[in-house]
This record gives sequence, structure tokens and C-alpha cells, in this order.
Amino acid sequence: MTSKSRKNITVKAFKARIQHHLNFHAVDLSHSIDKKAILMAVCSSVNEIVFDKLQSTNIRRHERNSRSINYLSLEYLMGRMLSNNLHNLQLFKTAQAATKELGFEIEDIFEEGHDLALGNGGLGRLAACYLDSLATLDYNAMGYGIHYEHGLFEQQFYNNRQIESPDEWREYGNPWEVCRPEAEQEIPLYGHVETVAETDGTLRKVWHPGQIIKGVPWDVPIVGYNCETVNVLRLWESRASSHFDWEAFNAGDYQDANSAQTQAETISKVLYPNDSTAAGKELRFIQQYFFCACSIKDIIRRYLKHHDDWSQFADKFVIQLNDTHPTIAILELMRLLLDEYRFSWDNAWQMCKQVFAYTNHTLLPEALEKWSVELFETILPRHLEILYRINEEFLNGQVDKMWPGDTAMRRKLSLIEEGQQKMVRMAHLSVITSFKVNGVAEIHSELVKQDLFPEFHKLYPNKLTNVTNGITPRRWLKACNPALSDLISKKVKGDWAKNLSLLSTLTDYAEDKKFQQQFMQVKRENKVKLSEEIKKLTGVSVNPDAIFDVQIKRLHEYKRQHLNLLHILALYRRLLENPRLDINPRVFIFGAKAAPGYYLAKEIIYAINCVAEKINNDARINDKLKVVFLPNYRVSLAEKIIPAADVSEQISTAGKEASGTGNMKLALNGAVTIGTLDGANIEIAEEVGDDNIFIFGKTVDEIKALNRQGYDPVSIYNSEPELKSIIDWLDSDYFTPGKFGELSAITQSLLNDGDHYKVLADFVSYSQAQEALDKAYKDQAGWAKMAIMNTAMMGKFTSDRSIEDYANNIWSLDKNLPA
Ligand code: DL6
Repeated sequence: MTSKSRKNITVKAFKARIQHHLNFHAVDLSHSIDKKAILMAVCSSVNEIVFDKLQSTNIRRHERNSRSINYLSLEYLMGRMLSNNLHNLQLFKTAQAATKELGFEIEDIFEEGHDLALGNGGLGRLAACYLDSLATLDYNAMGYGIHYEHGLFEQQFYNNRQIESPDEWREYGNPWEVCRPEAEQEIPLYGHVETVAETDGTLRKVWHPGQIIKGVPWDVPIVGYNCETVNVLRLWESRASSHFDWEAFNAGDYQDANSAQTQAETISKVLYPNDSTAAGKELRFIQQYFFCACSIKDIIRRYLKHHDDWSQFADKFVIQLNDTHPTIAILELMRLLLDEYRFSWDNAWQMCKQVFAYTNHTLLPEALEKWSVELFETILPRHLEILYRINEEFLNGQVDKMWPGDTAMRRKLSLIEEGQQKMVRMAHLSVITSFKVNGVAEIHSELVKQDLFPEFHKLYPNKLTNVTNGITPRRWLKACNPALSDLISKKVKGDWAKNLSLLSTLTDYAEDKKFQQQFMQVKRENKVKLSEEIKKLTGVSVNPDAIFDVQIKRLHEYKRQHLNLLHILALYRRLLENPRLDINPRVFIFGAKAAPGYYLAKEIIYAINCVAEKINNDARINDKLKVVFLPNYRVSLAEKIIPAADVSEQISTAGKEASGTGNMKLALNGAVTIGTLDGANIEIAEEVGDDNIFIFGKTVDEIKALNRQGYDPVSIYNSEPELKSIIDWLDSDYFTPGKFGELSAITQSLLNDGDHYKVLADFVSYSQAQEALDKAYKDQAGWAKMAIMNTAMMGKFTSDRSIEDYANNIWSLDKNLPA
């Protein structure tokens, strides 16, 4: 079925399809239909079209034999799929009308869907945006990841504290996936390596594994927008190999048989198992190897299905490593080429150097992975041997050539970190193997060259590069903000969701009074909707005419939610001192999950909730301030918050946020950024212009200078009376009556532990920028202009542009246009 005939699917025909599927999904059609049943019936109706298109995409791909990009990522934060798929198939209005005739509002049906939360934050959501763009641009692409039984935990607040419970996204099945047993894989683990002499005298390594795990693939179709393409995200589920169970069972070892099964299934059980224990570390290491090994074997299977020799492998496949998590894929490809396909060392290494590319997403040392040599020895003994040889050749070759006899340099660049416990540096392996390494925003990529990998940059001057992140405008404007999308479509000619630069037409209307009014009217309607959601989720009533000030992102000290908190406290204090203070009413909206083992992040959530409780119930400040922390922040909640935001808080310590992508989503929906010169904020400022953004705080160089001079937060505390009184206030029992010092973990980190993220250094500048913002909001026409300029100038940040950058500058992909 072509897109033309699909657009011609009438409401009547679509309704008939839904009714047909209801026969399977509803228990009793003579009674009122359950919303879950209608959701499943609509999904099945959509899938009829999706899987048709998947088949024709595959046929086309096979005929064209184009290069394929294989995206390896431990995380995919897909969110809900139905609304996005309907929009991408141009079927939204048809489905809306059809379900209405059946007595349902389509939005209510969407609410029944569960988020696919197989990720943690920006990195996983970026992967999801990239899959959308790869399909939309008709690139031959495959995503690989893990089919976690439990995705990112569900968050609730109890007594203002975060409580985690397991995510049950697949409890009643997931309509958007299909099992592909024909592509199942067997993955070896543990055991030992034997050196075997061949008849010709050469020595060969044979790995005798101690355990075999089965990898079962689940395919999630990825629907391109307004095109014929459907790609696949293949997620691996771990199961016990039946062969192994059978042996144990027959030997009468029933318990072992069961425990082997449980152990095997544990691998894909949860996203981010707590790795503070040795067992947790081992599990996460095995997770990484499991999904990489399944994916590499699958890539080889796909290649050998159509080729008799290896001569075209590097032409036909490129493998992108999303962060260091899939680095072990390099060693697995080496192992298979050497041991199974009998490549020479040089040929195998040459092949690996041609197919892998690596994206770095962080400069934070704690996020750059290292695994103990001991773990390798136990779980992947053959891979360790290969790693040692790569290291030896690297140190004796390239390093010795560039820095002859420099043992300190050898130690610094080695794949093995010496110390009490020897560790394998996964980032080093990624860099030396990959043909390209990219950062995710201009400043970040520069810092990767200058600070993170300066020696590698010297060794490989053309390897390190930049691809600024992007977001899909299909989900992050068209689907999540229909009212603004309709307004834009009245002014912008052409399919702006496919060519986001077209939005620049809106600059012509930025000062047009009527358009300003319409734009702000849409914003207000979105704020009314969000106010209802806030009431539902927190019980707090907020005023839709207040400024909606939003900070939504993972909870981390470098993202500085606590800087926002200090400013809220400053406003509260000023209002208590002068209840008639002339400021715009403001609602501060937070959304964030803290990693379960991250103590201070959880304390920051607790503090914000305690302060919110106090402020929201304080009649003295006349509702001028409200603070809400929305529980269980996730993609589908972001889709509700973002269209209603006036202000976007992007306040990380300069140099710490690699890029950020929430900053792009919020600006696209007409929120004005208050932010530091960090990550993609810098490029956003370049696009929207200095008049349409509030920049504050120390620059990367100033932060570096502070560190050199010796940063002293206590002297700032002592010299800034307002700041001092706020910090003392937090330390009192004002927000936690009767419990002194209950919030002092934060003040402790700021004053006694060195304020690592320079919160105090940036406080005054932040507070001044907030005052300027408040003043700017009073000029409603001026504010509307700023908001429109933000939407208009976001063309650069479409993930389609990022993917074209990757395709042209890294992957060398040929376009695979439909026949
Ligand atoms: O590149 C996607 C995303 C960036 O936008 C964020 O700035 C960055 O923090 C995030 N990085 C990670 C890596 N791990 N850590 N930390 O999630 O990547």
C-alpha cells in the first residue's frame, strides 16, 4: 500500500479495521468496551499497515544493497508509540475520527499506552530521535539494544522522598513488537581458553565456555514520517539455552537447571542493575557483552546471507557505538573474525578499524567506563587475550613512535589502567579502534579534543569531530503540540516537520500583533491543560497566567536543580519581606528521576519537595510562587509539560553538560531559555540571538581559572548576605518543622565539600538573569516576540540534520530512495 492509498483509507474503513481487531482484544463486545481493548485494537490496525511497509522496505533494501548503519545502544527511551506512529503514517485525523465514532477520544486511548522507557535520560532519548530520523530519511538502519523486562523505575513521592518501583511496561504485552526466533543467537560466557596446534604447526585459540545464553530478538518497527520506510529496532532478550538446561535436568540437577534459567533471564531483567556490589557489576558487564555479541553475530548473519566472502563487509556495514557501553562489540568482532572465520590478526584488526565509530556523551570521569581485568578474566577470557594484544601493538607501535621511550605516556594511554585493581579503559579501546569519534555539541567536541583525549587527538588529528545533537520535530512539536503545529502550518508553506528550517518564515511574524496573540493564546491553552495535569498529579492548583518555569532532566548535581532551588528560596524570602513585591507570579515545575543509589540527588528531590510544600501553603505570598515536582518524569509526561513552558532552565555548570536536548525541545515549543554557556545552549544562543535568551554564569574558561586559583565557596557565602541567609534557612527546621538539619546534605555539599559544581559562584549572576527575565515577561509583546523567535530559529536542531551530518561526515551512507 503506497502513502497515497493509505491517506485514502477512509474513516469508515479504519473503523471497520478497529472493529475487526476488537473481536480479538475485547472479551465481550455486547458490553461497554474497555479502553485497553480499544488501544490494542487500534494498535493492531496500525500494525497491519506498518508491517506491510516493513516488508516492502526490506525488499527494496535487498535490491539496492546499500550500506547499513547499525546503532548499538544500551538505551532507547522510545516513549509511547501510537500517537507518533499515527502522525508519521499521516493517519492521525482518520484514527481520531474513527475512534470518535466508536465513542472514544483518541487522547484518552493514548493515555492507556505505556511508555517504552528502556533508557535513562538524554542518551537514550537521543537514540530514539535518531531512529525516527533514520527512517524518515530512508537510510538503511538498524537499532540494536536490550529487551529489558523492566525499564526505568517508576517514581513516586512518599513523605517528599523518592520511592522507586519496577516498571511493568510489558505486563499485558507490547503491541509494538514481534518476536523473531529465526534470528536467535547463542552467546558463550565464562570458561577457559585452550591453545591448539593445527596440523600445519600454527597455533589456534579455542574458547571453551562455561555457559551458553540464548539471545531472543524482539523487533520494534520504526515508522518514518510521511514516507515509505519502516526500519527495525532489534532488542535482545536473554534466556537459558535449552541445551544446557536439558543436560542439568537429566543429570538430576533440578535446582541447578532452574537456577541456570533464572540466572540467564536476569541478564535482560532490568535497565541499570545497581552496580554498587560485585554481583551487580558482573551483571552489567554481562548485559553489555550479551547485547553486543548478539548484535555482532546478527550483523554477520545478515551479511553472509547475501555475500560469499568478506570483501564487502566494511563497505556494507558501519557500527555506531552509542557511548562506551557497547565497546565490547569491538572485541567480539575481533574474536569471531579470528577464531571462527580464521582471519589473520592484521586483516581482522583492519576490518574493525573500518566499521566502528564512537560517540562520546560525557566528560564526567565517573561516566567513562572501566571494567576490572578480573571480570574479563572470569567472564570473557578470550576477549582479554585479544585486548592485551591490541594494547601491546598500540603501545609499541603508535605510542612509541610518537613518544619514544616515554613510559608515563604509555601508562596514560594504555588500555589497562595500573593500580591496586587493574582496569580496562573502554573509552581508550573505542578511540583507538574507531575511524571517527564524535562529541555531541561544538563546545563538548572541543573539550573532548582539548581536555579528555588530547593525546589521542595528537595521534589521530582527523579522527575527533563533532555532530551536534538534534531532536525529532515529529514527536516534539507536531504530535505533542497540535495547536501550535496547526498555527505554524497556517503561516509556513511546505512540510516543516520534514524540513525544520522552514520555520524561519515565522521570523516575519515575530512582531505581528495578531500572530503574537495567536501564539500566546496557544501557549495559554497548553498551560491550562498542564495546570489540570498538575492538579491531578500533585493536588496543587496553579495559575495558568503565571510564568511556567520548567526544569526537566535527570537529577544530577552538575545540572544544578539546587541552584534553581536557591533562587526559589531567594524569591520566597523577598516576598516574605515585601508581600507586595512587583514580580510576575511564577510556577516552578520540576521533573526528574534520581538514580536509586545517588544519595545527594535524592536529597535534592526531598529538599525541593519540602520547600514546595511550605511555599504552596503559605497564604502570605498571595499565590505569587508555586513549586511543583511532578512525579514519574518520562517521555509522555515531557510531551505534556514542554508545550506549556514559558521558561526553560538549562543551568548546568559550564563544561559539564555535553549537549542537552531538552533545551532544544523547549525552545522549539516557544520557551525562552535561561542558561549557561554550556553544551548546545551556546548553539541555541547563536541561532536565536542574544536578545532572545538569558545567558548567565561563568564560562568554561572562567570555571577552569577558578579551579586553578583554588575555589572558595565559603568566602562567597560570607560575602553575599542574601545567599548566606538562604543557605542558613535551608539548614534550619523551617521547611522540615521539628527536624533540624534535615536538608543539610545540600548545604554540606556547597560549603564543606567544596561546591564541586560551582553553584555559589554562579548564584548572583543567575539571580540577576532571573530578574531580567521577570522584567522582560512584563512586556507581553516583547515576550511573545522572543518566544516566536525561539520556535522560528530551531531549524538546526532537528535530528534530521544530525543524521545527515553523521551520514555525510562519518558513515558515508548512500541514500536509499524508494524505487
Ligand atoms: O548526547 C545525549 C546526551 C546529552 O545531551 C547530555 O548532555 C549528556 O549528559 C548525555 N550523556 C549521558 C552519558 N552518560 N553520562 N553521564 O547520558 O547524553
